[in-house]
Formats: sequence, structure tokens, C-alpha cells
Amino acid sequence: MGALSGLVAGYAALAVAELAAVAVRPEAGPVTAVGGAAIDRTPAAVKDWAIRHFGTHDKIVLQLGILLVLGLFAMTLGVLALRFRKTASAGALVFGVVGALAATGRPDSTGVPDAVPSVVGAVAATAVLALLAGRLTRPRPAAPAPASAPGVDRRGFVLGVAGVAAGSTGAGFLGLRLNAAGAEAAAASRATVRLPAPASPAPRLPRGVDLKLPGLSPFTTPTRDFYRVDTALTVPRVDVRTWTLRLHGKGVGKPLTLSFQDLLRRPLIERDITMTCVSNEVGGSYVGTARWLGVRLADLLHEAGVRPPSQGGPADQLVARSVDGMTLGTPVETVLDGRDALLAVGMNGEPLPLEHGFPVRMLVPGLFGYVSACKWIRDIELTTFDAYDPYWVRRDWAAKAPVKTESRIDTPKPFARVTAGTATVAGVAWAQHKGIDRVEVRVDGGDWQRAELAAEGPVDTWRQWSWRWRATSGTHTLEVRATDRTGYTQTDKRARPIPDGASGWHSVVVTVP
Ligand SMILES: Nc1nc2c(c(=O)[nH]1)N[C@H]1C(S)=C(S)[C@@H](COP(=O)(O)O)O[C@H]1N2
Ligand SMILES: [Mo]
Repeated sequence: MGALSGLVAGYAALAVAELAAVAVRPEAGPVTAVGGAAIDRTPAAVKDWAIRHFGTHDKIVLQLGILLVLGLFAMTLGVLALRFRKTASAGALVFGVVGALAATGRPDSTGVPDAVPSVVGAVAATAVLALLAGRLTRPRPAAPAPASAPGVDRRGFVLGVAGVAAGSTGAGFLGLRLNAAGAEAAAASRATVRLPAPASPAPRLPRGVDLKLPGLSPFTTPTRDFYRVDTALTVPRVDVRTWTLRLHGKGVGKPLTLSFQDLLRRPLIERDITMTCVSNEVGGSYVGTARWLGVRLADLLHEAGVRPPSQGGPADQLVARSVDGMTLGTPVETVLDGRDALLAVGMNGEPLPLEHGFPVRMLVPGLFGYVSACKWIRDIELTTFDAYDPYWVRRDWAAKAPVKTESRIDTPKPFARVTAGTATVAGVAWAQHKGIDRVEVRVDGGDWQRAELAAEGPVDTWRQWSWRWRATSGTHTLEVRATDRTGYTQTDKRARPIPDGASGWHSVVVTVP
């Protein structure tokens, strides 16, 4: 009986807490918060192990684990409550404090309000425990004959359990409904956005930037094929009507707060830019090119009075924060060096898709995404590299990470069967903000042969290449390397993505029957 009342109290606590979380912030719910806190504190080795054993289910396994521990804890409290009412209440409050600390300690925490769901949950648990324990221990008011179990209000207990369970289930469903409504609201908010025409349209692409070969990545990556990399358990939902961006910090003479409309009223520029993820393995697919529309970040910084370190500015790091608490640090010098660093509102002619950072994301050509491309951005703080380590830097990734010059063979695919005779080998090469000068291919470790380059697009985009190969029968290894316009040729030295990006030549093994 005690264990049952504990379970019911735990259930009520969770239902009420998650309902409160919908009102406060979905991520402040105790299970998500404790789960997130656990992920942040898990040593890399354990994380690797969990990912290897549970794969993409690792987050679910973690949440089930949390529920299990919670259930056992709740049953213990229920039993305790029969004899030590105060101790049990204190136990429930401890649960609340753990949840509250986890929620407010998350990197995306908005502060004290995030403690509310856990505290409300704990209070609910205490109330339910008191109610049910009372039914189990209080003598029935008008009990002349203590015939059955003395002091047990059996009917009251059953009614209490049923009532609390029903109420909690109702609260849980209401939470789910409101949550779904939030997702629809974000999509509806995006549907209201009308993007103005750019004051500075994207430079016309020269003919022949896209070789349009079968199996070769198109020059512009369709949005539906654009890679997605982020830590968001649920895609953040932002309402453009209430969204603001704050720009503040060291050396900011005039802090700014801008609404979405404020941004759209500024002159917009449109640019083709290739983005790359630092986690991209050699030959990997975390790279893509899109036509971005946005405000030039340097203009905003200048307006706020920010000077680059080279001109005596006190801040060398720009920290971007997203609505989901991600932090990314970018060198101020790079943002102000004349390149098209953007606060983007559009991607390939549409408002940013929710998964790619709606309503506004940052983008800095030539830097890996994790040090520049903050999605769902809400805050920009000028600080120093000494003073602050953003999310991934705290996890051993490099604080500064320019994109490494890379090339990839798109066709033929690994282990493809290629017909003997003339075959086309083709792919892409990128060295954003430097440009690609040369691509070479070799077969079976032979001499490097120059590939033909597609027409050169803007300096921040990748470049296609192709090479005619006289394929002879046998198994062959094709390798590619690029040289950028600074004269640097890709090293064959293999490096893993961590800490600052993979290196090495992409190779593909094919069979010619
Ligand atoms: N808020 C937020 N922004 C983020 C990330 C994230 O996890 N959260 N990931 C970054 C990383 S590592 C990359 S490579 C790019 C990927 O952007 P995309 O998903 O639009 O391709 O977003 C960056 N911006
Ligand atoms: Mo990334």
C-alpha cells in the first residue's frame, strides 16, 4: 500500500511538473533536465560506450533509467510516509531540488523559472503522499468498531489513488496537447514570414559552376538534402512576434535589442555559402551549399560600436547563444575582416526551415559550424577567449576552427563496379574564403593527374571537379587531393574530426570487371 501510494505520488509529480514545464519551457521538465544534465556530465568514454551499445536509442535508454530510479525512490518514500510523514515529505522535496538544480544548471536555462516545474512536482508529490498516507493511517472518524485493519480508510485510499491517477493522467494529456500546439504555432509563425528582396542580391553564378554529372553533388544543395547537426532533443520553436536578438558585452558602446521586423527592415544581402561541420569525416556528407539571405553581422557590430582586436577592441570572442542554450564562440577579428558573416533569415529562397534555425541563425564563411553557425540565435555577447569557453570547447573541441581544405569523390561510389574504358570520376572540393586552385586524382598510388575544375563560383563556395579515367580491369584505389588559392595542398596526414576537423585524402576503391 505504501509503495503504491509512493508510485502514485511520483506519477502525479511528473504529470504536474511536465504540465508546468509546457508553461515555463518544455526543456525545464525534470526528466529532460536531469537527462540533459546527465549527458553534459557523462565522461566521453561512457558516452561513446552508450552510443555504441544503444545507438540512436541512447537518449531513450537514459530517460527510462531516470524513470526507473524515480519510481524506486517514490515507492520508498511511500513506505516511509506511513511511519515518518516528515521524512517522506523531505524526501519528495529533495527530489524537487535535484530536478530544479538540474533544470536551472542547464546551459539553456533561463534561470529561476526553470526550477518551477520540479518544485511544483515535488509539492504535488508531498500533498499526494500526505493524503494517501493519511487514509492509510488515520483512524476512521466515526469508527465505533475497529473490526478490520485498525486505522485504515480503505475506501478513502482507493478513491484517493484513483482520483490522483485520473487527475495526473488528465494533466499529462493536457501537457501533450499544449506541446503539440506549440509545434504548430512555430510552423504557423514561419508561414507568416514574407522575406524582403535583398538590397544586394547574390552575384550571378558563372555558367558551368554546376557540371550536372550523374552522381555528383549539385552546386546548390536542395534544402531537403542539406545536412543537419545539432544537440536539440526537440527542434526549438520560436514565435517571430516575440523573438528578439540582444547584442551586448565588452566594448559594446551601444547595446542593441532587435526584433525580427527590425532585422528585416535592414538592407539584406544574399550570398552562396558552403557550410561544413567539424564532425565531417574525410569523404563525409556534412557539407552543403545554400543561398542565404540575411543581415551583414559586421554592420550590426559596427553600429553597436564594436571594434576588432586589431583596432584596440577589448573583445576577441563573439559568443552566440541560441534559445536552446547552445553557445558558439567566433573570433571577432574574423567576423569583421570583410567576409560575408551573416545573421541569416532565409535559405534557398525561403524563411529558414525550423531545423536549420528559424527564425535567425548565424553563418560565417570559412569557419566550421560549431564555431560560427548558431541556429535559433537569441543573444550575441562580446567577450574574450580567456573569459569564456562555449559548449563544444568545454568538451575538448578547439576554440578556433577554420574549415580545412578538403576534397571528396562523389562518383564512383565506394565499391562500385565500373565498366572498363573511359569513366568519369567527379566530386567537390572546398576551401571556403580561400578558393580552390587545383584538384588532382591518382589511381593505385601512381602519379597525380590534374582534374578538370568546374567554373569558379564565389570564394565562399565549393568547387566541382571531374576527371576522365581509362579504367582497366581489376580493383583500383582512386584518391583525390585539393590545393587552395593560398597554395596549400591537402595533407595526407589522417586526423580524426576532434579537436579541429578531419584531414587526409579521400579514397574510393572500385572494381572494374
Ligand atoms: N543552436 C544550435 N546551433 C547549432 C548547433 C547546435 O547544436 N545548436 N550545431 C552547430 C553545428 S556543429 C553545425 S555543423 C551547424 C549545422 O547547421 P545545419 O544543421 O543547418 O546544417 O549548426 C551549428 N549551430
Ligand atoms: Mo558541426
